[in-house]
Amino acid sequence: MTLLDNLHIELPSWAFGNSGTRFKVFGTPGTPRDVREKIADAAQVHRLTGLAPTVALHIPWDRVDDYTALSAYAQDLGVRLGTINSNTFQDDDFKFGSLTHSDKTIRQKAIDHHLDCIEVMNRTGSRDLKVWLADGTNYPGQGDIRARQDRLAESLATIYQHIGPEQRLVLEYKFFEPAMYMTDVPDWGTSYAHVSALGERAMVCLDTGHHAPGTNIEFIVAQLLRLAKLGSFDFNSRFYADDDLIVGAADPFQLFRIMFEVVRGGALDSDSPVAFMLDQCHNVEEKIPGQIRSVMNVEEMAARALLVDTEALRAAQDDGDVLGANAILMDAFYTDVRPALARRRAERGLPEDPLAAFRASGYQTRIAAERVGGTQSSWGA
Ligand code: PSV
Ligand code: MN
Repeated sequence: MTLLDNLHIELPSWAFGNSGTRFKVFGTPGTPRDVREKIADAAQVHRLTGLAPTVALHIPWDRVDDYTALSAYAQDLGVRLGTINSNTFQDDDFKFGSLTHSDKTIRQKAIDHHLDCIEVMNRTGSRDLKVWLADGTNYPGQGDIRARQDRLAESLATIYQHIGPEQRLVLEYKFFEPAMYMTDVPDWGTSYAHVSALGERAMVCLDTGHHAPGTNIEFIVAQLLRLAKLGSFDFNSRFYADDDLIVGAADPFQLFRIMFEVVRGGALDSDSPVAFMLDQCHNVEEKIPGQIRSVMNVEEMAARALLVDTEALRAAQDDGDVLGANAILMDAFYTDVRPALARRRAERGLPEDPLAAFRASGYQTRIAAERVGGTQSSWGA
């Protein structure tokens, strides 16, 4: 048993639907038309990698009448339903905010949506409610920053009262977008302040694409783990803003540094409270292989992080051996673990090359032929 056995990466249902930019959403033959087809695609990723046993849902995009039946359907395919993501960013009423809105009726509507999400969690057996808010303002003076924080705290407290003993609320932060001047939960500190006020079952969600360029994300990981408040990751990568690209694609070294702090902070231990999730949108690449590539990238950087000779590193650090310490870390980063991971997969009855196995399976051709008619799912529906 190595710590790598504890690595489970949750897939976002919305990654299997079409997505794009504000300029164009490209459709692809075989794109799921409903949540069942999204789950079926996610199950392929798990079948071939053994790394992704759960699927996150976004409500209302993945709303169904019978969540118990949906859970059973997922289990038949070898996966489970995971985090429930709320959505208060696509309703006209929320144009000026949701949980922070100055109008009590609209705030209540946003709170009620979260209570609906908790109801869904009760049916699916999900542990986490993930809250990301598009709330914020575009112009200085547009809103009262302080009052919005107070209303946010009050709304979150109401929602938190309904979180069951086995459930958690994770609050995601993002420094801009869609709000351009001020976001109501812009950074880990603000998320930390709110979840700390709520209680033990409220934690921070760190989306790797939600920081200003140049931010030292691994420092935030180390700090939140130290404070026992890192609840989950939304993994993706970015060159410029919230690009939602394949994790590890833009900066594999950053992913390694993050995974090193994950290991260092005990987040891969069997009793770790940290949920690893992807939050990606595939705009031009194929979606199922895109998700396979992503979970393999996380696995690869976790494996490299586990190779760091921590005793030698500590000794070098204590001796003030700057170059020696750096070299120990870099040795692990530069080690090609791909052959070892391929062997490990074979030992576990998995294909050595999951991407090749997917291509050979004919699954993509089959769904392209079968999924004719209906409306392809898109980010936002
Ligand atoms: C916001 O940009 C975000 O990262 C949140 O996690 C949303 O739920 C998700 O993207 C939607 O794709
Ligand atoms: Mn996210």
